[in-house]
Amino acid sequence: MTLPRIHFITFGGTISSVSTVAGGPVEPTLDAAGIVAGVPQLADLVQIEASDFPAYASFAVTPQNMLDLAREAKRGIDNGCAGVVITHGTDTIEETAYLLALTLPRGVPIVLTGAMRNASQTGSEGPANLLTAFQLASSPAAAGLGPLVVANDEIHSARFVTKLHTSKASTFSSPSAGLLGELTEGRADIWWQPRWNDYLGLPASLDGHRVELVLLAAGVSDVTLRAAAEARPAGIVIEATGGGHMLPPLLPLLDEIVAAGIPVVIASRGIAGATLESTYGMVGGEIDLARRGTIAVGRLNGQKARLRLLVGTELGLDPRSLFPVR
Ligand code: DAS
Repeated sequence: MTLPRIHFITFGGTISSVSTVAGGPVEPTLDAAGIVAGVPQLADLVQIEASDFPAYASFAVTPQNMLDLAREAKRGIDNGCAGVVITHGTDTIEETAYLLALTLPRGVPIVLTGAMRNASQTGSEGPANLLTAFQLASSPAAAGLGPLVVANDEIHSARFVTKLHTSKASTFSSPSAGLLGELTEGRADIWWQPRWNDYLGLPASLDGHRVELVLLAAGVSDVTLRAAAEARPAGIVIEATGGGHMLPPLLPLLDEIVAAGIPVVIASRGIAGATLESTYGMVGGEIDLARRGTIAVGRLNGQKARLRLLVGTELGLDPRSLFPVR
């Protein structure tokens, strides 16, 4: 029997990290062969076509790096691979997964995974996550779902997955939507077919524009928002409170930013649910913000909204056509 060909891209993170001194700090130094060596069962499951990308810590990854990764994933798909597996740091894996959803049309499975416990640590879950990633990527059931994040036997969609915990292996959750499925005894059980599709297109570059992200908290000054606006970005995403509400003292500055032609997208700092549209009538409420010319994000967290606005801008799309995401 011919085993499915899977394009395997390593991109750093804890899953590829080891310490050189017992008990000392770790760095992402394992290449594809080093990571795969921890999972001998893969030899009977898939043919691996490996590609080692720079071994980033995922907090060092830029949108341009993510775009380079998307092109590499596309290369494997265009070469006829049955699926793609990407190892990635967990800190920003959700952003890369969403960038892939924005830039690659749905087709063969694209599966990202990582680990919270490094390869030198007792009980590292990296090998188990890698095995499930290859099982999922070689499963026809995972085709057409868009990029997936798998960890802890759980299958998440790129749009909804987020990292919740700083250290637990069970860090990932999809708070607004739940899991797409689970892996059991090597079998991928998929329960839902996403009705959404985030694909916009593959831009030539993501270096040309910047989109800033500003987090609100009770009583903060306008210093951060002003600094973001003064950088003349292509857009600003504000992680506002609750259903998408803003501190009244910041509204004069908001009006200036909108008048200057900078698109302002209102997301929520809450981890689940959609921004509201017609509930609160107070100054700074969602109705007031929409009247002032802001754009409500819908059901997408701030970091993913930023990527959506960035990719859309590079593709020349009207920001108002990108949101709300339902
Ligand atoms: N938090 C680490 C990880 O889980 C570091 C990183 O994101 O690269 O991979």
